[in-house]
Amino acid sequence: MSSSATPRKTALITGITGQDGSYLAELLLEKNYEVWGIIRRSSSFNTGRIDHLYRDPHESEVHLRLVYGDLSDASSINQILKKVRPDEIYNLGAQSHVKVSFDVPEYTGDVTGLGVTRLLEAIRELGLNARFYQASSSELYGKVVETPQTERTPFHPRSPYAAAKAYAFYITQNYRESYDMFAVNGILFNHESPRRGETFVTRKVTRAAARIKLGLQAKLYLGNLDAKRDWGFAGDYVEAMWLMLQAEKPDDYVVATGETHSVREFCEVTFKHIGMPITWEGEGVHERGIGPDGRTLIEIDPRYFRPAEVDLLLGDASKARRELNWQPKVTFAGLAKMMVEADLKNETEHPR
Ligand code: NDP
Ligand code: GDR
Repeated sequence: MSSSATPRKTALITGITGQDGSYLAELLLEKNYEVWGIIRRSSSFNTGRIDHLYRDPHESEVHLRLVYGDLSDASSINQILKKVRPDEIYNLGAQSHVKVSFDVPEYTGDVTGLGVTRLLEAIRELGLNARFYQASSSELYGKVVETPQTERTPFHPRSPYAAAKAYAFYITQNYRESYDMFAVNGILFNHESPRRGETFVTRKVTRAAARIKLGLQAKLYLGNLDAKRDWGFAGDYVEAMWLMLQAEKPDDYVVATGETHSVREFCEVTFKHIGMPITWEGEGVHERGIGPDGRTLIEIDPRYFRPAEVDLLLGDASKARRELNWQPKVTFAGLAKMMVEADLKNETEHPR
């Protein structure tokens, strides 16, 4: 059978307008999927990350379709699943900001936690034979009890976001065990890209560094510089999501680089890359990052501290490497370089 005669698989992505959703949509379209994405009504455009993939639905050969829905609205989820009848569902939609989850804990629980049950119940009620991916998170480990963290490391959530993701993790496992569903959790460690939301720390740093370099901004204010994360590239991580749904049997996998770095180090490599190496002076909330000409470029603002912090994350992705043949390609320094170069280009072309 020629490849053009092979029936296309259909995938549904929640959170398609987010960082991961946009990379995953690209990957699945390349793999000849029919891709459906759930978007939310918003008073301003929220499809910037997928505009390059979108075609007018009246044209022929359109393989990306967008539908309105919301993870807090079971009836919209049911209607969409009934209409699309996807082979694969990737649940990437969430209130995904850890610090913000302390401000909107109930909403975060509803969307990030209960939203998963709404999807799983719709699959079950409709009797769909769909494979289900749940975007689980290294935030589950929270106050870590062992390093590096594996699929067997106990969870200790440290935020309303992480508590909601813990519920989501277990309900996904529960539907797998109760109803024999192909439902999996990818326990993904932090992953970043030029499309990362601007309030997550890596993008906040690369964007500010670019703007400082171009004279558009004087300083960057940050919270906890000592937090350590295992940072990878989002483009590498969406491949792992797809691989999990192609496996013979459903299982949960850690996806990580196996390296950990502090926020401080991320600042150092980023500013060094743009020719403005920083040195640190002072201690605690008085610590400052000083640029090569003696100017203060980075200051601490305690507003960005969290009521409970996750100090150190470092993942062991041996199982994904062994069983899925997955491994990351982009290094820590390569990631910072990719992001700050994209921000320099962006801020030069569209200064704000
Ligand atoms: P983003 O914050 O970039 O994207 C979140 C997406 O969820 C957006 O498309 C957003 O839509 C959508 N969304 C938010 N609320 C709702 C809702 N009520 N109903 C439907 N959709 C909604 O997240 P990422 O792409 O970074 O992450 C993807 C998923 O992976 C998330 O679940 C996140 O928690 C999880 N995760 C992320 C990691 C990371 O390092 N990036 C690591 C581990 C897990 P809109 O554009 O309209 O706001
Ligand atoms: P995280 O990512 O909480 O790990 O969640 P974030 O980039 O927000 O924070 C990482 C660490 O940096 C410290 N930090 C700051 N963070 C932000 N946002 N802004 C600051 O100014 C700042 N200064 C220091 C934080 O305290 C923290 O320790 C991300 C999200 O994508 C989740 O959805 C996902 O599940 C996890 O990664 C894995």
